[in-house]
Amino acid sequence: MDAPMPPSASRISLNKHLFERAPDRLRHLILDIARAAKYIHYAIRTTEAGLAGSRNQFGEEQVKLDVLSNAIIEQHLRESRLVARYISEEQKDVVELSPEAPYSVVFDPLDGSSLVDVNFAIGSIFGVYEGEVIGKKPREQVAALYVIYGPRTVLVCSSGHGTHEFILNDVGEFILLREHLGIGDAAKVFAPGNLHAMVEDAPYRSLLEAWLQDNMSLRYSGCMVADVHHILSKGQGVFLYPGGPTYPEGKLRHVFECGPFAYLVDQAGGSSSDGAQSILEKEITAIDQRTPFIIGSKKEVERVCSFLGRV
Ligand code: P6P
Repeated sequence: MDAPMPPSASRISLNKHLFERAPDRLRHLILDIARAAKYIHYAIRTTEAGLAGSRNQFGEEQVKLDVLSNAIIEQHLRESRLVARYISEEQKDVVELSPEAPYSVVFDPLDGSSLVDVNFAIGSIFGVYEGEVIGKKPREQVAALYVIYGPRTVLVCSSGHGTHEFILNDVGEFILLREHLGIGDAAKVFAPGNLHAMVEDAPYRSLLEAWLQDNMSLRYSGCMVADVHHILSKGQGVFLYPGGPTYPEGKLRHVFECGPFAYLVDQAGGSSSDGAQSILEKEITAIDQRTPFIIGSKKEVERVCSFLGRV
């Protein structure tokens, strides 16, 4: 009788999964980003959730974990020696690292961090470009990934060959959980951001009425990583954050929130839009650029655009 295989022997590591799906230097960068996420996973469980006493470029109060997560990521990008520059939600300028390095990284170090004190799932979002970022479009990313820190810590990644899910195991390795996440064209779930916009936006109210008429279910946590992960994980749904009185262009940032998710969801068979054009085709003009954002099941994204137009 053959000796029983230890569970670890049958696992497929993030590293092994990337062998055939990314050039070595991109694979190593993704592994360095994943290593930073492990330290953020640990920090969330061990750092008090209080305010840092500072604000980011958008005037948003930073919690201690925002600042710490940003520092952890910067250290890993710098040590990788593969990153020429990065753009972070927590810093107002492009940060230059290794001048001759091949990649730029854009990231939101801890999206939804204000929810850490209520123990909701929050996440880190990353996009990778070759060369400069400003002037490019999210379709030109060579990879995108996010990490969701919830009851389980899960990393979802694409380097252009589908979107795949990995779980952080008990020995601190990301191992394959599900390959080729897929999003169906029809949605049964909706995540309606910026509900205040409905006060003045009759088409948004009509859309809500249509969702309720269609007996769809609302799923909204206040953290985009968790809400879009719900769509990728369940294989259907729509998330939106339209513009409104407070945020005419929407609250979400194009380069490090919407662009990476547009890439990941496109690779899973879904779509995204600002109401008028695909997020993938929307040029990045500034690091603080905001955009209205609709993402998820293709037919539902089309219906939202038909109701709201350029949101
Ligand atoms: P609101 C978190 O602060 C965030 O940037 C996204 O993760 C989330 O979708 C949105 O803001 C929530 O905004 O207006 O519902 O609090």
